[in-house]
Amino acid sequence: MKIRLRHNEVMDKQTALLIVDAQYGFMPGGGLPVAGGDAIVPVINRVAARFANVILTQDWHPAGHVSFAANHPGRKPYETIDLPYGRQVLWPTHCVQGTRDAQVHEDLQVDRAQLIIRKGWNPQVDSYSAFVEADRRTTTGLAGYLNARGITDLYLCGLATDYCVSWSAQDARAAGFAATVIEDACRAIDLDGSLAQAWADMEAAGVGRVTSDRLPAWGNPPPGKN
Ligand code: VGL
Ligand code: ZN
Repeated sequence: MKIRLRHNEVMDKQTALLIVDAQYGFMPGGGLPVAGGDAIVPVINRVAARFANVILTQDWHPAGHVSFAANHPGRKPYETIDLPYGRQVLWPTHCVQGTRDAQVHEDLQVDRAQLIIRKGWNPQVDSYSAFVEADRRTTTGLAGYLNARGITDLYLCGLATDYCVSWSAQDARAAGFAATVIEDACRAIDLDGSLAQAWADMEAAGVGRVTSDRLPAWGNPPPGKN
């Protein structure tokens, strides 16, 4: 028992919850609404209390961002274009810097979050991943931060499962971190089979999958329970 407790303390410090893009822009009424996107808020609140380390990401685009269909005359949302760094889905305008659309949902209890990574701020390059921009070269600095703090294991949740959560989880693995997606704390866009593809890609990358009621027993107990 004693050994187990000591081990749990270490797990706490080495493990972080990464809450991806839990912003109004990806919830009903937002610029790029994800069905049921707001339903993840209470689920995340329940699990976040158990993590010693909580990190947020925010999709954070300038109004002229290259990923917005509105910035490509004659093109419509959900079409794709070829950019210097590869194929890009054209999205409806979403999460413009400083707008309500870009704010994290106000009911999310994340005062304990230690770091907010903003991504997609380069007008010419998108970034689904919390780690590496869509050019697959430019880093956000997140891996360096995690390594500097001795964090080795990540649990991921947020929006959307098949874009920013999936890319972040795969890049976490590529950077040497353990990564597990809390599936009921995510919702998907599911564009042309993108959700099934994302799960297949994540599985191939060694990303784990868990539900919020089956998280391991380590971590701080939820408030109100010893
Ligand atoms: C996202 C599309 C465009 C996401 C962000 O958070 O999954 N998807 N920008
Ligand atoms: Zn975006």
